[in-house]
Amino acid sequence: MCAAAQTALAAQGSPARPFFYEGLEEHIHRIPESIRSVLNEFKDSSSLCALRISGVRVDPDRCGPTPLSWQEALDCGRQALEEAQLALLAASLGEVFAWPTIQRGRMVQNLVPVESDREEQSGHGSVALEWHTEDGFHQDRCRYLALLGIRNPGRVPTTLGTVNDVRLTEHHRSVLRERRFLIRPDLEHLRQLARIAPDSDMLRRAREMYENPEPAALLFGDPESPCLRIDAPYTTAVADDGEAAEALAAIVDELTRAQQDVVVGQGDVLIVDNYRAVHGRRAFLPRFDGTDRWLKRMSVAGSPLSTTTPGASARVLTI
Ligand SMILES: O=C(O)CCC(=O)C(=O)O
Ligand SMILES: [Fe+2]
Repeated sequence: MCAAAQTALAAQGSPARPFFYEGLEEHIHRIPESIRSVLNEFKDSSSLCALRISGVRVDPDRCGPTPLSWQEALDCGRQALEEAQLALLAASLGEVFAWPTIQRGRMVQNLVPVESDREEQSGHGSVALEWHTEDGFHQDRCRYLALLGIRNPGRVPTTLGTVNDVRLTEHHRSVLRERRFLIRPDLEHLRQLARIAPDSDMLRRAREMYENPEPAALLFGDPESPCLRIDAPYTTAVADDGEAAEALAAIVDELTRAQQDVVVGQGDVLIVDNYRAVHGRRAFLPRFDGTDRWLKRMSVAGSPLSTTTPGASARVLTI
């Protein structure tokens, strides 16, 4: 894995930039077959909603201290080898992309606790991060989300909830399949956009999505093997729809009942199927002294509804 990443780095430059991903196929083929076959199994499965791969080579000394903000890490190349390993795994699942609004379009984002963002519902907060589909408000949200642990000294868990594990009444299921919910964009998008492009059409569109969101369904796709979309802090039922509000509360409660904690420790990669699983993070107490939890994040586009045989339940595999 590390050898494949080293060769890719030498040929393609920094994984933080889009150029790295052009013509990457020959490097993806150098990933060990054992890992590629698990990734393919994951991709084809509707029962596996998340996958943890351990053993990615992370050198904490070379990586350096945990940055105190994502801005500080923007142009740092010290974790290029770690990023290249994550990038090869992510790119083998589909097309990697980044939002221009998040961390200035860096292809690999840094998730570090930021002192001024303590209370935020974002990767930079340290209060409990509630259930969310990554970029759940957006129709072009990622199909897969990949997280790599650079360090996680307190073994603070990422939380996982899957659509396969929720038990709901048929009535709640049918309400959740109707466009009776509003999912607003998270404030991180709006805040960063206001900073980098205050007069842009993009900001106007994002504000419109916040002020006037289109009603959406939270369950969709094959009724036997549905997909899920939710962002708990930003999702409400449409006005005066008590039935929808009740179904929303029921699915949030069920996700919590069946919650799994997954620690993304140093050298672990967690891949989440963003159409079948939601995630969050437990609260923790950062020290803001360079030793804090530090994850790298990537987004992968992909076919939203590649369904195969529905499985019994979700598993988290470790290889
Ligand atoms: O920190 C984590 O474990 C998850 C963070 C997260 O959900 C995100 O940044 O999208
Ligand atoms: Fe997230």
